[in-house]
Amino acid sequence: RAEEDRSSYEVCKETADWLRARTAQHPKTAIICGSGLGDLADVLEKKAVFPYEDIPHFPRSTVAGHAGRLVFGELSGQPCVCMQGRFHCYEGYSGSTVTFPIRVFSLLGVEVLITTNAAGGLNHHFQVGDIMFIRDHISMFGLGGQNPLRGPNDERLGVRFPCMSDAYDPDLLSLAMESAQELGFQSFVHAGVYCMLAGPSYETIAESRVLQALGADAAGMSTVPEVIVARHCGLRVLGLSLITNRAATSYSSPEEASHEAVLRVSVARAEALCRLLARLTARLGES
Ligand code: 6GU
Repeated sequence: RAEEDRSSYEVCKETADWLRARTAQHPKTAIICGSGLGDLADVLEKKAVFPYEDIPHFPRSTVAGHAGRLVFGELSGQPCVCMQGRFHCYEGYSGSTVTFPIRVFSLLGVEVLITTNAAGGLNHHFQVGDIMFIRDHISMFGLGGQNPLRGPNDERLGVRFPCMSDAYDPDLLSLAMESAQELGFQSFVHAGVYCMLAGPSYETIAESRVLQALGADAAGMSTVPEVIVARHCGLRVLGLSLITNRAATSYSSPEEASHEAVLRVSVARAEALCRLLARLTARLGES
């Protein structure tokens, strides 16, 4: 079946207006829950929940570990909206479909995007279960021409040539590292470079070695399209990766990546992540 074109301002506005008419909440922060990290949305208070299939023009989640609901509510007293389930290019969705919710959030008045994902560790200092705040990204997908902003540019959404040298907000990153320290999490929290591959197959050993040589600290299959569109429409971005496994880099001890292992580790770290995001959101509310 042909995919709906969700790239226009009018379609984004229709969805934003539909949601605005059904919730009294005015979220300033949007949170994308990555693979197995859907619990983050469950801790919100005063929840209003919208299954994706009920929202006009919203795509559907097709991956295990992604529930497919938009959850409005309060985290640490701050109004937030959570995506319990995101969209990926490997599902066959175009860049404008994957990033459609970001534009809707922007039209709803959201100012900060916190995006989470499960990723494979490439940095030798990272352990399974560590959290990496994203300082910068490399997109193999984007460098190859698959940018979500490809196509005509509507100035109502953003500028033609958006800057990406400040994609991950340095102040938000500092606040995140401080919040981790306050919770005593510094032993398993890092900052680093996230590399996006299209997936859905995991990297070969040779590919993982290439990514290490390029300066990537973690590899995943998401996040970059949403960040590009968030910057296009002027949101400030904080990204984090939960290191759910190590990318295979050795022929003598190959690590086998599996989605089950990814989900297991995210469940194990979900509580710490919830506390970290709650702390961070409280700090954001003070600033
Ligand atoms: Cl090892 N690679 C990629 N591309 N995505 C992942 C992953 C690895 N682990 C979780 N997500």
